[in-house]
Amino acid sequence: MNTKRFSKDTFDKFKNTAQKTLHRSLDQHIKLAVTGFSGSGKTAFITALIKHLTSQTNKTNLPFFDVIREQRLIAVKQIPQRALDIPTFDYASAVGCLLNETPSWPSSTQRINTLTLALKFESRHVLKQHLSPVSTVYLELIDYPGEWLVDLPMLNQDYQAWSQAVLKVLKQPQYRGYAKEFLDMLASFDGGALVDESILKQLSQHYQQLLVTLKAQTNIAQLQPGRMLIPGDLAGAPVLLFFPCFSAGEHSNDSQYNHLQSRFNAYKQQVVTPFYKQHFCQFDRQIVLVDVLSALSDGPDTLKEQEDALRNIVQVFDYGRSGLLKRLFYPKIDKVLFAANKCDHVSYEQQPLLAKLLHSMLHEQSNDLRFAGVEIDTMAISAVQSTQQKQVVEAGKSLNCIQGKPNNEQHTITFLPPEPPSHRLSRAQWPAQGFDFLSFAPVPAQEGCLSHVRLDHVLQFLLGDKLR
Ligand SMILES: Nc1nc2c(ncn2[C@@H]2O[C@H](COP(=O)(O)OP(=O)(O)OP(=O)(O)O)[C@@H](O)[C@H]2O)c(=O)[nH]1
Ligand SMILES: [Mg+2]
Repeated sequence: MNTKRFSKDTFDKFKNTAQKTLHRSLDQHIKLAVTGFSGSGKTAFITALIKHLTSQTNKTNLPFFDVIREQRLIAVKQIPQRALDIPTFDYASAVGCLLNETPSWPSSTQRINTLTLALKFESRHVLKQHLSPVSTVYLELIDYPGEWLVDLPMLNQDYQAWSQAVLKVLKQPQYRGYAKEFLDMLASFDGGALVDESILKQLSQHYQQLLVTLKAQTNIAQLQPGRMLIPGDLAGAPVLLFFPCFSAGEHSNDSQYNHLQSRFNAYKQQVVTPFYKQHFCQFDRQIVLVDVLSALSDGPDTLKEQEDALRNIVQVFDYGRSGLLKRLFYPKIDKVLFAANKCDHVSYEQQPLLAKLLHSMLHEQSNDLRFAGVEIDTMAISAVQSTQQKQVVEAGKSLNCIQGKPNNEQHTITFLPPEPPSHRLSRAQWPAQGFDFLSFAPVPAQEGCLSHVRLDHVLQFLLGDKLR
């Protein structure tokens, strides 16, 4: 019976791979990496993308998306996904939240899920036209908890390097208050002593509690291991019972330190590696969503931490251009869009500043990627619109304000957002009053239609060339 199941599974896998390879060979398969830390807007972005592609495909809504402006998009439909062991992205409930009479944001993601769209369009491509004037492109999307993304850079670290990096962050002034209890306990922990399971468990639980507190109280992006925040089916598993610890010198096999090291390695091998291999390779295109405004509201340290975290994440993906044959089996990301999301939390005139700021934060990475032949762009976007622009005249002066309903509030307000900087600021350059931005609920849908800011530019950049 096992053999039978094995054969069927193997056959299904083979069929899926063969199908994907065929689609790739015809340049018809796009796996899009929607990358971003927790709260950056991945779920809302995927929901908006599906909504606009499936039911809002008119030129007025998406004027900069060529296939729509040229009226060549025939229809877009969700199709059965390739991966049979991953839950399907719950589009109906996510879009339901946004379309509600009193709209709300979809909830934070607790597990990995996926969805594939088939985009049928009239092709202008000479070669494709000869085969058939109608082509289909398959767009594969994956949504996952942002916390798990942050684990990927751990693959390039050993236990000692990881511990040093984490402890360095925890000892920074802005986090030391939260971490004090854990750091005090760690100071009296003897890594060289014989293993004592109860001590390891106690400290691991303290460390986990510290991560939960930091997630709730700060905007720090790199909280590792991510499964301590969203364990999925690993809740209580021994592979999660570890914490960062620095201990010089050699240790015996049955020392506390060696046990922690083994668990760290097991976490990498059994949790992070499969996640990476199954879901985080073979991407063709990437959008990196960044919530720069929340980081600005938090202060210079958080903005710097976001920048470091983004740098670490970007290093994990495979970039470059590859010829047709290579692309069939080892696809690489050849277009990356860095998006300052939620740009409608500032006025229309201020939005270009956000794109500039993000560009300055990722300047080095962009340069490296360009060198590798990757096409890059940086934009300020809002996948789901949450405010309207409003001109207010005060004391004879015209002010560019925004109007919307702040999250968890009953009434609409008119708000004059502070001016975001157009480049990275040092601590000394940081304004004394800081930056106080607000978050808003989605704008109520008009006749079942969602609004966006520059989603059409995003679609054109990421998919336009594949839909010619
Ligand atoms: N203005 C605006 N706010 C957004 C947008 N997308 C998300 N937000 C805000 O950001 C919050 C988080 O959005 P999610 O889509 O859940 O973020 P996520 O990246 O999926 O987060 P995890 O599932 O925790 O990884 C929402 O609750 C909104 O407050 C957007 O397009 N525009
Ligand atoms: Mg999500």
